[in-house]
Amino acid sequence: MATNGNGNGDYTGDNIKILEGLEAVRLRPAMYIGSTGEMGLHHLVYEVVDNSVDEALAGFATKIDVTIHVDNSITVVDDGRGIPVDMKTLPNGEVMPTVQVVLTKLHAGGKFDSSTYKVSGGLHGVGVSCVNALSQEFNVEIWRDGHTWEMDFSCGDPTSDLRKTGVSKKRGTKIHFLPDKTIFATTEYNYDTLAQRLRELAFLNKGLEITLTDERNVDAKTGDSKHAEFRYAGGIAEFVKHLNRGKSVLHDKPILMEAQRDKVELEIALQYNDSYSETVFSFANNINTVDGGTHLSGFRTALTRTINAVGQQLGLFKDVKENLSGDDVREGLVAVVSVKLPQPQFEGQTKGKLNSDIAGIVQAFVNERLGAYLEQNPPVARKIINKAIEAARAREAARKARDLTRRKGALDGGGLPGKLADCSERNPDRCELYLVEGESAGGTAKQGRDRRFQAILPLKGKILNVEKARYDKMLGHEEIRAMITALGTGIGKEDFDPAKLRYSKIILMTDADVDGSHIRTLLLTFFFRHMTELIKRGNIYIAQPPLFKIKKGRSEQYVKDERELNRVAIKRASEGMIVRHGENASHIDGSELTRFMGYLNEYLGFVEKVDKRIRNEQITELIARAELTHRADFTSADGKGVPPKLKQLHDELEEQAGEFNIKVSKPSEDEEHHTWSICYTDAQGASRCIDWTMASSPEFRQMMSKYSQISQYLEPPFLIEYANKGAQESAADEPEGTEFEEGQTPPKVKAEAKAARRTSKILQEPVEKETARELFSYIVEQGKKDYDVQRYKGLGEMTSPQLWETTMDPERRTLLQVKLEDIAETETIFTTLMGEDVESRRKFIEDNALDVKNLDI
Ligand code: 0RA
Repeated sequence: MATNGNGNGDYTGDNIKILEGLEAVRLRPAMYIGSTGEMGLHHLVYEVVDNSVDEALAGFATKIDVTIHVDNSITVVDDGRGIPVDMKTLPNGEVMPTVQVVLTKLHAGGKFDSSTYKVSGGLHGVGVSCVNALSQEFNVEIWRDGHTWEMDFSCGDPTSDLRKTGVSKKRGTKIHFLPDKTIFATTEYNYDTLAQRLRELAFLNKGLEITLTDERNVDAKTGDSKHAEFRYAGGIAEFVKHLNRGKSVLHDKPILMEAQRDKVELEIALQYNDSYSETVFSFANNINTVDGGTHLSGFRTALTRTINAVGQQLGLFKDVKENLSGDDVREGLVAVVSVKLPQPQFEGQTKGKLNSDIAGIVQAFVNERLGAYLEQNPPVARKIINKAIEAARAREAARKARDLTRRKGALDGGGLPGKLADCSERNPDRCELYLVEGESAGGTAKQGRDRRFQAILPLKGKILNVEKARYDKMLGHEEIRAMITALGTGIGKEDFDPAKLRYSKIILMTDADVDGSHIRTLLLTFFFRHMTELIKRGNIYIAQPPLFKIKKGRSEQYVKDERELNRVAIKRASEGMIVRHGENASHIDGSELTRFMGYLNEYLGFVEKVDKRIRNEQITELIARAELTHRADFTSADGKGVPPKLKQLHDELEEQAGEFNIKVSKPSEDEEHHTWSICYTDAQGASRCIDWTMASSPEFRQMMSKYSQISQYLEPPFLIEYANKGAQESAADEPEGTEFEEGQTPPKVKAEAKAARRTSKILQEPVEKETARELFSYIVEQGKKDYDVQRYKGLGEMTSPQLWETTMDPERRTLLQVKLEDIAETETIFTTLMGEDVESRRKFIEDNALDVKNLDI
């Protein structure tokens, strides 16, 4: 913050003022929300939700609804008190509504409710005004004291006054915002990321109901948006159960300890399973303290102490020499430690470590409660302690095994594995290692690679599932040993050193089938459990081989995904084609036609989305043509009755009511916002309304914005014809992009094939289409005609140049970087996928139609 605006070293009052404003947030967004990448984007939602959680913790709100709209804008609604709308005088004498202060002044929130301490607060706890500053559009609606209030902002600045727009018996706040595209590197929200955090908040705040709706994802059959509800009467005990899903647990119920001591609320839940890993999450004021802190160390100390003490008492240590270590008592432990305290102190680069002096409080609390629990439940105590004893013995055996392998030099760089085709470059920053499924694809990759910086390690068959194996067994597995040696990092608590990594990119390259995704998961499990740091540092990637192959005759082209496939088809079909439209038969061709098709594709996509509400595409089109884009189109000028555009639409609907099989009611005005709407009952008996809520929805606005780009072309009918011979001398028939010839095709044969394709087009008669949708489908169909579209299967199908050009060439490939955004969910994914419970694994794979996207963790 110590930057000053004028650059000459003077620190004037003006500078300070500038830095306090929201401009500072727009100037250095990362300083306020951590990043302008995916994390920062999601942080905006958390920031708003945290304010609603505060209302819940203060005892006023019970429910929070979060919606992702089709334009990736977000709405958060709560049933709290509603942000105050009374007038406030600022220290500088300025007078404005409190809501404007809350939404435009940094850190304003806290000043207004100092009586209760805020327990929620994002990573940076910056307040909802930062969200406003970083949003292209920001709208707030408040229900309070019998009225509805609204106010709008853009980039932090008010674009309207606070207005009382109607009457309402509700209470609460609705915030809608569209993140600023000029600030965020990506503006697409990830449903799972939001769902995980909201679920976590519901666990951490027992009884609070949080819902998430994704309007981008609508069920074609039911018309319902993807939706989830999180509410846990059992709080963090249910969190622990959730983390233990699919594992075999040592005792049925999580052990739950709750109390308030010295103004600190303490909640700890724990439950052991029979695995070998430890899963402990700690939170302070709902913030995930990823680097632990005083609360976690207090818990750990007490856990080790208590288990040793109870073990002694029960006489379980007869043939154990030393005390059990912390590692021993945490094998198979799943625990959640959550504390809530006034003014928590955080430290560390990412503020992920709690620094407040509460280790003693937590330690005393756990000693007392866990001790009492284990004394009262000796069978549970025995199971837990025996498991820790077994862990101590295994650890000793593993140490011996590692010493042995270490002495043999099997795991350090001494001798690289024979199967590794290493690169010649030695600087790790420039080196990549491909882990390739199967010896044969490995061979292809070896031939196709750039040997200067790309190394290849083929992996034979399925690698060992490290989730089910202890350390010593893992080190005995040949493929895993080869991998560790090639990576150069060593392995194990004492030996693993990420600085010794020999390649900055480790790229998993497996087939796009079930086996391939299984192998990828096995590899990710290995990295997640034993080299987590490499995932955290962003060293692990997933290669993306193409999904389709299009073939015509001897030429073939690989295409990345469905979208590109359509794009290629449109481009190909529209070259040499002329479309005439409307009564004057105005014509479109060439690049104008290609562009029109692109827009039409998007427009039709939005029509479909809007039609999820209307459920009759003809009516949807009628509404689009009414061009109801402003709130004014729904409001009457001083009691002059139904607004004109709406009146006209109403009359048109009445006229065609018989044809559409609908019953239209009279236009009516609603109290809550003083806007007019038209409602009708459709053929299925459902009541539908055309109102400002619908017209201001993102999908409607997107549809209208596309509509305005192409409205001049939308007059039916459409006549499709082909240009004269000259125009067809283009290379329209050749797949663009990467082209491959099988073997040696003599040039003459190629020329003949080309000529044959030309004639087949010339023979076509003009075709007439009635609607824009039919026109579009026809053109896509034409583009795919005569081409064989195949779903690409294995890496082995490609030749080495093909593999290079589509998947390995840094200039052309796309890699997915593996991220660890949410360790809790990753934890369950791996447990589900790799654990013992076959049934839940099967279900998980079915539910998620396991593809690369889902593994982009
Ligand atoms: C300032 C003061 C009060 C509540 C709020 C802000 C508030 C903010 C948000 C943001 C989302 N939902 C919200 N709900 C409330 C206290 C209100 C009072 O004293 O009546």
